[in-house]
Amino acid sequence: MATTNLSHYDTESIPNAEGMRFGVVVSEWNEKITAGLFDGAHKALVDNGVLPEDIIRVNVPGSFELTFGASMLAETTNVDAIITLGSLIQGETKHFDFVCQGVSNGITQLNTSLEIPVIFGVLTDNTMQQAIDRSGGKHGNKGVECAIAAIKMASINQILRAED
Ligand code: DLZ
Repeated sequence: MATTNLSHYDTESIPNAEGMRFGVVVSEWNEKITAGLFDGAHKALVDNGVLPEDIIRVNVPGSFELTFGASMLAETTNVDAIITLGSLIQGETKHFDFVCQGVSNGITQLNTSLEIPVIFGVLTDNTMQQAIDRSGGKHGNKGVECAIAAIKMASINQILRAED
């Protein structure tokens, strides 16, 4: 099955992100993978007009803690959107399933309770190679995809609230 390149985006369809501020919560588990995701997200934000000083990074121990990290960032900073970045790799036990479910439910709940969008940038792979391929490897970088989603969602949020 063909995998979409996660870094591909149509530059003309991206709203102007100048003046926007973004929070990025990064899990320390599988640190090389999440570093690649962060680099991809950071570059895509800057390439689209976001100032480096308007990108606020917070590290958390693992993907399960991304929800709390995002919640704290929303409460304590004035950002337009939050990107969560993690890498879960299937092990021998069910822990993977519980953490996947916990963080996806957590981020979904934040999206229904906060006034800013929270983007789900958690890789859920069977192998380390799959994670490498999606964090700056042959299938692109999910961090880039998340940055573009964050800009689009922040823009939609601003437009709808301005009309309110
Ligand atoms: C415990 C754990 C395991 C086994 N695997 C991963 C993983 O592949 N990726 C990840 O981001 N975090 C993992 N964790 C840590 C949990 O996310 C969490 O930090 C701990 O369960 C403590 O709440």
